[in-house]
Amino acid sequence: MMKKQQLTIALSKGRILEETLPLLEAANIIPAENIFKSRKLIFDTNHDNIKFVVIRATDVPTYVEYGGADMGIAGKDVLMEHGGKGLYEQLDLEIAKCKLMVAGLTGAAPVEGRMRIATKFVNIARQYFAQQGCQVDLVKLYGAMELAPIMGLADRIVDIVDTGNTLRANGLEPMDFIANISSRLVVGEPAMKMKYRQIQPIIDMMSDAVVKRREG
Ligand code: PRT
Ligand code: MG
Repeated sequence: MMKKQQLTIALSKGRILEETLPLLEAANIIPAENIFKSRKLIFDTNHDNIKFVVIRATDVPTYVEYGGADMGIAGKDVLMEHGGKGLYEQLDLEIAKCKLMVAGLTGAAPVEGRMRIATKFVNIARQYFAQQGCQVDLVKLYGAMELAPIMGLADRIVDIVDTGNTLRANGLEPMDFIANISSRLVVGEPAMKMKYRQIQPIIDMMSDAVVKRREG
């Protein structure tokens, strides 16, 4: 019998977490206590050798890339912004679906010359506008991107849109589609080499759960 290796799974706290836990439960990985009622960062599970770390969504790819966690769950937006170095995307979990869009003030005229773009997704925005052959200046923000066009800080924003209510409430409208977003299961390069035998059945069970969920 091969000894089971330690396995650490990085989970994004925030809106993804609630939809993540049922998929892990379908793979029979269950936290030992209520994550939402605790201030801990590391959680034991029903397996001696499996732990969760619950961290900011944007830190998940970094932990997994450097082997601080073996696998992780994060939004495709966060993975695209990170760039995906050292990460293997294994499964589309089909949760926390939304879109990455370019948006601006409702009815705003096309911009002559260089556009100024406010976003927390500077890498995604740089790549998108380069592909479009557009010259842009990027302004990095950490939240409330909708405010930037209103205050004259930027001509456009790149942000996540779901219902469009947040844009509308602030006098903005979606203008261009960049990508469909959902959460993904990623495995780091070190774990891929050393722990794949142990990881593969977990991915398979989660994959079955995704299909079941899709089929209602
Ligand atoms: O808060 P923190 O800085 O730690 O991270 P975060 O804000 O990125 O985390 P969180 O928990 O808010 O979101 C995590 C992930 O959820 C994102 O990376 C996306 O992959 C996914 N997701 C799905 C969303 C949404 N839907 C969403 N609607 N993330 C954000 N939103 C926000 C959006 O930023 C905008 O403010 O909701 C607003 C738009 O929603 P509508 O319905 O008004 O269009
Ligand atoms: Mg947030």
